[in-house]
Amino acid sequence: MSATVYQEIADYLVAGEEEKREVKKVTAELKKDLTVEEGYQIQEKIVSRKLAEGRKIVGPKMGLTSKAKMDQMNVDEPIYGYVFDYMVIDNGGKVSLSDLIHPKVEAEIAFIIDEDIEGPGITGAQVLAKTKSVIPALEIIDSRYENFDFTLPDVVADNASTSRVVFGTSPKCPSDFDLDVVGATLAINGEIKELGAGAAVLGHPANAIAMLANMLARKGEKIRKGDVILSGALTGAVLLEKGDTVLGKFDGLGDVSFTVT
Ligand code: OOG
Ligand code: MG
Repeated sequence: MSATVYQEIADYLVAGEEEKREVKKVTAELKKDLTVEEGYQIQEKIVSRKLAEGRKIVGPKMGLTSKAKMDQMNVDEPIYGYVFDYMVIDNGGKVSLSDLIHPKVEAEIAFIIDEDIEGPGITGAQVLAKTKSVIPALEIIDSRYENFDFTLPDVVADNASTSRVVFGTSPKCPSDFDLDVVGATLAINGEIKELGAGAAVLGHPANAIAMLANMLARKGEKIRKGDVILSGALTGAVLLEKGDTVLGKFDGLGDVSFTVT
C-alpha cells in the first residue's frame, strides 16, 4: 500500500471520529487483507494529522493486554495507540454522549514515566525503576467501527479505539505497592459491573509498559520521560448510557469517577 492510501484510510477513520458516526471496518471493503504492520502505518498517519492540528500526545497506551479484553474483542495480541490532550476529562467530570459514537468504559492502571525507556529487551522491573508514579484511570474507548466489530489490523489502524480518559488525582509511588495484587472494581450507578486485579494485565501491569517499549523499539521509538501511559484494561469494557455515574475503585491507589450526560 502507498503512503497516499494510508493517508486516505487515516482520514476516513478521523472523519468517523469527528463526525461521531460509525464506519465500516477497513477489512470489510477498503483493504480486505490489511496487515497489522499496515494498521500501524495508518495509525501513524492519524497521529501525524493530530499533531499537525496542534494536538499534544499525553502518552502511548497499551490495549488488549488482559485475557478479559482479548476474549471480549476476539483478538489475541496486545496493541498500542496514542492518547491526546483533548481526550483527557477531569476526575469527577462529565463525558457527553453527543461527542462520541458508542463509548465503553474500562478500568486501568496508568504509569507516569520518569526517564526515557528504550527497548528492546526491557523488563517490567526496569519499567518500575523508571516510573515516577502510578495512578488509576478509567479509559473510555469508542471504536469507530460498527458494533465494535474489528480484526486486529482494523483496531490498530483505528488508534486502538482511543477516545477519552479520566485519570485519578493522587499519584502514588509504585514501590509502595504490589501492582499485580491491586484489586479494582468498576461500578455504574452503584452496581459493580466488572472487577479484577493488576495481574490480569500480563501478570503485572509493568509488563505491559515493558512490552510497549519493546514494540516501539521496532520503529526506532521509545517511551519518553513525562509520558502518562495506560497499561490496558484489567476488566472487560462496559457500554455507557446517558445519566450513568461511573466509579472505579482501586485498592490503595484511590478512586476515579465521571458522569455521562
Ligand atoms: C480496543 C482497545 C483496547 C484496552 O485497554 O484493552 C484497550 C478495543 O477494545 O476496542 O484500550
Ligand atoms: Mg484501554
